Amino acid sequence: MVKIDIIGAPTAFGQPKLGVSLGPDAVRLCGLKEHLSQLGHDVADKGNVYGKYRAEYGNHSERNEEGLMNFNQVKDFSEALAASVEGSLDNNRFPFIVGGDHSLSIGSVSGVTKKYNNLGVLWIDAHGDINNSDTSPTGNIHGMPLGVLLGEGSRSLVDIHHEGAKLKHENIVLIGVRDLDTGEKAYIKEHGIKCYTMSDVRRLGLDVVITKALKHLQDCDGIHLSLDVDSLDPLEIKGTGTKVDGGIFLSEMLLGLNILSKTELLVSADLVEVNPLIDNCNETAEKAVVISEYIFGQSQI
Ligand code: 5AB
Ligand code: MN
Ligand code: MN
Ligand code: MN
Repeated sequence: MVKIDIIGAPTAFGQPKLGVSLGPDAVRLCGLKEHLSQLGHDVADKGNVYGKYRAEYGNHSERNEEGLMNFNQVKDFSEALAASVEGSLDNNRFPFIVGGDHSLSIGSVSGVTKKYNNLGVLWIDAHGDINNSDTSPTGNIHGMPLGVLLGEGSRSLVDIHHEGAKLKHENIVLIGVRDLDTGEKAYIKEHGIKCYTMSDVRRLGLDVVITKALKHLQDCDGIHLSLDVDSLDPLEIKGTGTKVDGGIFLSEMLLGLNILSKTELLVSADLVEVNPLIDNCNETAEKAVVISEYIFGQSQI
């Protein structure tokens, strides 16, 4: 039995498309809390986190001097989310953060690393999300959370919740990657970041990849899962803002998560980038609920 806190993180500030701030409620409408409760967990829904800005609308033309979009809004939201995540861990509950765009992981991981100072991260995503203001082709902060968490770029974003880099390069594993920017490729190589591309997933199977990833992170004091639904194949997942062909199929995702759910090291998770406004009848949110069940131990028998 896991004591789960569902934390809605309805931010859209990290990217320009409308609708991703509705992700948490779209997933709730598909019965997230009820489904996880049926698995025998103690589930509470803490509602949505809000900073002082309205995330729904954002100001998608506002850029700071480094070209980053909605910089102050992302910073403010990250502080609010980090506090909520830390609060859940203080109460011995598992923070399950439902987004919202992927910039939210700056806040969630900053909250988790207040407790776990050797945190491992499994980043399942079509993208690397490891840009900074110099390498980003867009200025969208949802493409930079890992960069920020590794201590790159603007100090005031890096220092969110507690000072300095939150993660070590050797404690990150990227999985499902198939669309890296040039600067991201160079950064991953330079720092020797463990990366299982989509070709690796095809060749080995996601279950084997996750087993290897867990072995890589075995000496961490906890593991955080950050699952971007754009890691899945667009044939099955329509409701997300940056789709890339050739992704993970839902059935293999569930197989992989089945392996992951058996580790005692998992302490927190994000499920991000569900955008019901570009979806087909909320089916991405429905699949997000199935994915959530498997994160928390659902299996086919
Ligand atoms: B997502 C891109 N690399 O930096 C950038 O959805 C896309 O959180 C980032 O993975 C995609 O803007 C961010 C081109
Ligand atoms: Mn992505
Ligand atoms: Mn992402
Ligand atoms: Mn995306």
